[in-house]
Amino acid sequence: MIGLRSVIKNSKTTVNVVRSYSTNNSTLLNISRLVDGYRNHGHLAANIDPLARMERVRSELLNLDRYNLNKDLEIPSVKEIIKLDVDTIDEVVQFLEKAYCDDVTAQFSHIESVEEKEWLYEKFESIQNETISNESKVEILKNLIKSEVFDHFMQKKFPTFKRYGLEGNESMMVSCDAIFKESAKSQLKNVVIGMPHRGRLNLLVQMCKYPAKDFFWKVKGNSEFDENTIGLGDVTSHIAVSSDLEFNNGEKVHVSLIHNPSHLEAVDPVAAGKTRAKQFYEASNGGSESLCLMLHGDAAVAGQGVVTETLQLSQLPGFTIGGCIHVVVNNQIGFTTIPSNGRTNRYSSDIGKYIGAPIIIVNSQSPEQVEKVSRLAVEYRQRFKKDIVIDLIGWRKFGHNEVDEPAFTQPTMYDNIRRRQSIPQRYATKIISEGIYSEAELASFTQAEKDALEAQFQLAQPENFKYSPMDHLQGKWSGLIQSKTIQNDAKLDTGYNVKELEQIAQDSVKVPADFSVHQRLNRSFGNARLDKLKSNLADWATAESMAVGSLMKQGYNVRISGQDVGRGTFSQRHFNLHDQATDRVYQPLNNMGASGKLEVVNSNLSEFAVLCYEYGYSLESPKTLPIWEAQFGDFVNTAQVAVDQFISGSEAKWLRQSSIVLLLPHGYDGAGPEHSSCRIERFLQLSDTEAVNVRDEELVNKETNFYFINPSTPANYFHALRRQMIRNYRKPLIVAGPKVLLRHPACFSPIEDMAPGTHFETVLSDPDTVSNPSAIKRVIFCSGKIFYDLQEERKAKNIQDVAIVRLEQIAPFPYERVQEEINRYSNATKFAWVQEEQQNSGAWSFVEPRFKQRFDQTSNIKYIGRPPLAAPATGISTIHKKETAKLLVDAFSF
Ligand SMILES: Cc1ncc(C[n+]2csc(CCOP(=O)(O)OP(=O)(O)O)c2C)c(N)n1
Ligand SMILES: [Mg+2]
Repeated sequence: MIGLRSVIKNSKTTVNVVRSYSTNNSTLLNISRLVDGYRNHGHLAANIDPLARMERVRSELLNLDRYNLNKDLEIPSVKEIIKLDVDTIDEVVQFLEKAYCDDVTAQFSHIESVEEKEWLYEKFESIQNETISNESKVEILKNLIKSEVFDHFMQKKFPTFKRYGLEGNESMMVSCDAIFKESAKSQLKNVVIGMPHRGRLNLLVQMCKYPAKDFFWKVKGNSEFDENTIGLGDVTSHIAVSSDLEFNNGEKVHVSLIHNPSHLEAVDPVAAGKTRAKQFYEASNGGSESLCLMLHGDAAVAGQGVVTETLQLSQLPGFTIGGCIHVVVNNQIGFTTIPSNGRTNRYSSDIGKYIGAPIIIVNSQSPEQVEKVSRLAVEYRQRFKKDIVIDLIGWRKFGHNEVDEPAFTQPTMYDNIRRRQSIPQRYATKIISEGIYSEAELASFTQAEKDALEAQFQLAQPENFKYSPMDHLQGKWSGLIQSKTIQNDAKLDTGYNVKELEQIAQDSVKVPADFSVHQRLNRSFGNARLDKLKSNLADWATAESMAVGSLMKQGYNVRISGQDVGRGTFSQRHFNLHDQATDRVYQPLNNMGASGKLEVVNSNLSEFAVLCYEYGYSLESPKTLPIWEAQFGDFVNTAQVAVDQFISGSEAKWLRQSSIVLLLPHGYDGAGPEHSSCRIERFLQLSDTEAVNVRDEELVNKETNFYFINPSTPANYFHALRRQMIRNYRKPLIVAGPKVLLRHPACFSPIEDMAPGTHFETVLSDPDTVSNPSAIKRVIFCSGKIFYDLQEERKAKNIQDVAIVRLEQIAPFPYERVQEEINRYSNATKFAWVQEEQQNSGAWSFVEPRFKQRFDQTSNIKYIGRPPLAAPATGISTIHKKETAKLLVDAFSF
């Protein structure tokens, strides 16, 4: 008895698989070893590179001698090893050669699950015997020709335009078409696509139905937005489309090719996040209706770390999307970089091994194989709900773009490429020779495609052009507006019924009778919250629970994600409670009868992918408040691309609104250089709120790309969160969040401050001086937690003539409220901005020109804070203490 036993173990399942062969025939054992040789090493010898530049190695594990086998040997049935009815070794070898060493091959040996592996071997090996109908062959050809016609048309009409053509890898279109069709067949309703530049325009116009006339209009240098729509716009290779595809058999699928920035692979987690949000809102709510498809370049997928960060999310509870299909559009070059300089691995697609994903590698010159493996990919994803990778190896006909000369750097490669027949023409020759399609039919189809593009081109002439309807603020987003001025919500009522708020606060710490919370937590958190409620006071975490809970009661969903957010970095939040006997997790806010849902996602240790993911999540529906929290604010810098490319400019570039909230713990409390600063100055530099040197009221009330706040009270934080959803538009919100204020004895808000009729205060008046402003000679403006230190210092020194005014919102700058405060202290002659950050950091560089140029009284406003420093803070606690003491002395000595 030959037995193979293995245990598949992962965090979700443990499966014992016992496979036994019913014979002890040693020939069968040897055949089994030969089969393993092909399955594990056959790919090294495969004919997958159309340029024949990749080294092909015949592993000795493919030699019959090694297994005491020879071609003429009579063999028993091999059906238990491979699905094959044969009598000779020769037939076995031919079968395996075709399966693994020809124009398509696979790597499955790294997969842990025996069940998956066996399914994949059987399916993949049988592909070679699968016939493709004549009708499908014609479809394949048509997709290839459509791509080629498009590239040629663009080359002719716009010879200097950088279109990142698909010539040399047109099979990408075949792959996408097969994935879409198979998705429709498998009851999938949506495909969300994240992809880079290569072939994007072909897919956009020739398959995903972006109106060609609007596309040509844009290529000519015009806006993609109609006259009534405000926006910066983006380059053509970043444009998105969302449309219904219907196939010949009547099946349909909705495809969303989402916007991407140039920053390669950054769109991957965005696509995944959007897919997850779609799945959340699906009728079935099981994630079975939406698929994520990611296309990658061969150089980018191997080089960019965000790819591995994204792959790592694929099976995590708060992130899984039931498997993503990855297609590497591999032209064996990245700009001028050849594979030997671009990666350590043999294949770009080896990244799939990182998560045990099946990898199928196919010669792009064999579009029928491309079609088959693409269908298989959908089948695998549907069955196992996991990622799968297809590596499509072709070439790139021109330089990185069509105006680059590739032979400067790749002379022999391009000598080879120049002499090649195109993939569409090669395939046309094949199916014409098979008698499936005629020369005349090909000519007529090609001409019809050209004519169709020409007709659209004519519609893009200025005298003919009319925009197709804009697609933003449709569907789930209908009813929302593009906000025109920041004044819309200056006093937006975001209060909530006090009784209900108290109830939410109580419910937020309530657990079932059989649930045991850690005793210390019960005292310091649960009971402490209830005690404070008796005095109608809420601390930061309570206000957060009340904001989240009240939104849920109003039907909004809230998703909070980030490292350890369930508990909170500072052990302040406790949205998840853990039973001390069983580890069971209980979420009080999800058990208080609200119609909205709270999703608490303790993320893996990633910022870049996770923040992009949450941004992607936010794009799907305005009914979810997506919150991402950095463990400490400084860690947001590893997600800089998410901020720069998506959060800051997505509405301006793409008309895509997002209500994402970034919670970034910030504050100088002696924690050292890395845990003190979320780099307020960097966010403020990204704000487009207005030009500082103008006094025109209209310009001051300009639209803004996001809100940056540094709230100092729980109530204000409460309003800021609620404002995100109560508005009739969506904007990202960046919060310089608290650390010491979470437990500061003075940092409580009366619940009345959250009652109906209350709102987010962009500026907080000085509670101690507001009643007697005439005594005030000097005014300090500040922001954040330093207010409490200043207030204490003033009290300790019994200073009577200084007012301390807090800017709770820094961008957009609250001009009107600042003016009111300046006016209030009409006897004040001296003004200072006090911050704990160093001078080259914090809000100073943003507020300075505004104070100096907008208001006469503050034209000489003084800076009081740390001097410029190379790092945000000192790591030496004695120095920190001295600096803080000096700061407080300086603050009252101007
Ligand atoms: C993060 C990032 N770094 C660098 C670039 C500049 N760049 C644009 S395309 C490209 C080469 C991409 O090669 P590959 O991924 O193989 O795609 P291909 O253009 O060959 O389809 C580079 C380096 C970029 N867009 N993004
Ligand atoms: Mg490439």
